[in-house]
Amino acid sequence: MKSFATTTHELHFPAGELSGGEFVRPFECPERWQHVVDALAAQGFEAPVEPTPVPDSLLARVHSASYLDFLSHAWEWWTAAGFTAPALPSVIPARRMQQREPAHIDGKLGYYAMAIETAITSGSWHAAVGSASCAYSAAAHLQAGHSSAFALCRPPGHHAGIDLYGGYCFLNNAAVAAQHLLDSGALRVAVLDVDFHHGNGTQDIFYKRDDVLFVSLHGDPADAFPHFLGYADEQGEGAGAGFNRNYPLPEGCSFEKWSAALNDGLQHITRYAPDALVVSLGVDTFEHDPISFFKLATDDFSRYGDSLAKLNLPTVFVMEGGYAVAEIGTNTVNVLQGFQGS
Ligand code: 5XA
Ligand code: ZN
Repeated sequence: MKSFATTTHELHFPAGELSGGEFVRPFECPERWQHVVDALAAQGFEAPVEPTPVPDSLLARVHSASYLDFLSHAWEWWTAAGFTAPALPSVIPARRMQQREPAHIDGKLGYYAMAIETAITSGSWHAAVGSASCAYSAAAHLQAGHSSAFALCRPPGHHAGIDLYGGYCFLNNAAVAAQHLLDSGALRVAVLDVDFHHGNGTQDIFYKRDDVLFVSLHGDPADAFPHFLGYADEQGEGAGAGFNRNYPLPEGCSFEKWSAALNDGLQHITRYAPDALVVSLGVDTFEHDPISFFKLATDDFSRYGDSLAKLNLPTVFVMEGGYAVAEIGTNTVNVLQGFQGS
């Protein structure tokens, strides 16, 4: 399986993240990327290659023009306003407030944020574009006739909505891959999100569409980030009605319980008969992940990789979360290995 990765990810690494009321070193850190590269080599995968830059026109198919304008200029506007620290919002448009984009960057940050832990720095936009380029190149690799590819995306993407950033995400890499597959001939694409957190951004982007089926297994939003989306009764809207399926799962969820939900999701995907599959591959379902609460063990990642292969679909894996840094590489590559070995 070919992998796509770029060192531009290093351009995004804010000094802190707001977590538990404190500024802490971000869980989403650059070493995550290196551990996955090292594990790919250790398990005999070929070295990742540099991606082709994602076309602006493709980004504009999944995000709004005003959001892309904001994201690409946020740091410039923030520093022009006299700020020097990483950019964080201070006010958000809560209930009964205007949903109107302010002129000042302080207001714009709150307007476009879906969570406030994620700081924007001088390199965030370039790192996000590099990450989306990996997803684009992996999808293009499939269109060239290959059966699978892995996009080692950093920063991750699945919380980024049509016009929302947060949860460490800026551009929705999985949506970029799915949209590129559709634009180059696929009639239907399934996105399976196995990250511990609900992929609210991916759901947002495809919620009213029937050409993408979104299936997500995640911590129950009553108890887990992103808290405000990811319930089972969110099933799509308009043309998209029936094409969104959420599996909120409880604290302490075992692999047995998790894989029962996975199998149900896989049957749903089979009935949809997509031309390709995009897997939002977060390994924060791991039992020792510091910010999650499922109980998957290292070997379980190989086991479910094997289950994914049984769909027998051209498949793009897109890296999302996973914060047990020492194990992120093995757990991620175990999924790919399990998939390939099947
Ligand atoms: O998949 N999403 C994540 O891993 C990010 C969670 C951010 C929590 N503040
Ligand atoms: Zn996650």
